[in-house]
Amino acid sequence: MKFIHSADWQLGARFSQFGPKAESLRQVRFQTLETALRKADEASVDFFLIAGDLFEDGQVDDTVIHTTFEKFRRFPGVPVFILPGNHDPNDGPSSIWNRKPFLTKPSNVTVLAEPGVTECGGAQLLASPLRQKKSTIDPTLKIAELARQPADGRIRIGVTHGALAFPGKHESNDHPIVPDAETRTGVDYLAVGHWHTWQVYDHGRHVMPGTDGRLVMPGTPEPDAFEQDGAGHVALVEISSPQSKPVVQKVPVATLQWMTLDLDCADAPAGRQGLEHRLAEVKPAADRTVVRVRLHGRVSPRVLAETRQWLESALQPYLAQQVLDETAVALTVAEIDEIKNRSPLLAQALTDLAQIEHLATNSPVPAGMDLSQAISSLDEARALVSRVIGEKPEKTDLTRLDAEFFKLAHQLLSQELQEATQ
Ligand SMILES: [Mn+2]
Repeated sequence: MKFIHSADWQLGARFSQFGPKAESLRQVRFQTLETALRKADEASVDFFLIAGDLFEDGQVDDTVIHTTFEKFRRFPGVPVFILPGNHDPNDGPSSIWNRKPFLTKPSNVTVLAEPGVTECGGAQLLASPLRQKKSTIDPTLKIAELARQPADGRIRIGVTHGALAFPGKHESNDHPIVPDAETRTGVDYLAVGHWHTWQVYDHGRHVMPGTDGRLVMPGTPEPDAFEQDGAGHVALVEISSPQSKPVVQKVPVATLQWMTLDLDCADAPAGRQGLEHRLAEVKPAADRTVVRVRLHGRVSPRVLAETRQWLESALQPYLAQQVLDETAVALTVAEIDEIKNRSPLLAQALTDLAQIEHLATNSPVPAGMDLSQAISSLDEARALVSRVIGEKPEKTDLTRLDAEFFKLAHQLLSQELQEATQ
């Protein structure tokens, strides 16, 4: 027997961080679903399994459900089994699975809304759907319970959703699954969803790519974040007979690629040329590329504003884009004078911050900054800070402030500064 195991489609995910481009990102996930269903159809699978989180949450628009159904209807020969996950749990009468569109769901679709055994393609599906967003109970315990009934010589596939309970790698209330659950439940294959990158385990051990295992988390079929290596697949699983080892194939289905590029603003013009070169390389695939540019280096507000303006048009052809500002502010003497005139309060805040940084971390005083009016010792700074936050001076320990703290404070102020100088 042969089937597709997928999970974590997160249909209806909002992507609000991408503003007007969010709609394209939402639509793409349906396109990817169609790709996966077509591949299932072409491979003549016995069924298409969704191990939780088909939907982003129970509040997605009806149009999300209708569009999903429309995709399933296009492949009537592919039986689809959907398990409720932690994003879309079967949590009572108001759950998504009880909403009106489900009264007219496609005939090839079955929702595994309750724990139980379903016969399909000569195999048994042992389902443990989630009933709530959080739980400390291992959802595979239910599968072990269902597995007590005799298998009658049939292949057994467990399906559930949760985090693999490796110490330090999961939250205790995130539906923890014991990592060798496939052995403990005695199923031939355990289809799990939840984590968004591809992973295969056998007897609780992570197995290398190309090696088969009985516990699989295929990850999200369409990447939904930067730095998410290993997302963008479904699993094509073949099992010849009960107890035989499943053959698991990693099938790429993703429509988009997500990439992060770096730009050191202090390294002009070489930095910009390098970035232009990288952008040109991916330009042919611009309509299916999500780009993030990470800005760093010490830079003046003027150069930063100009860089952002350039990026706005340079990134326009790409499907969606994000600019991440990790720069630190660098001011010329003339700029400091200008800020003093236009925004004395902000100039004072920058001066005080530089002075406290100097006292706390022994960093050099920025060129052109006059600290004579500001705080003269860490004790004085402490008294001032504790007065502002309304705490006793002995409770305020400024020596614990490190370079990372000051970097963040400078970033926040530099954002204010940009707005003030525009
Ligand atoms: Mn999940």
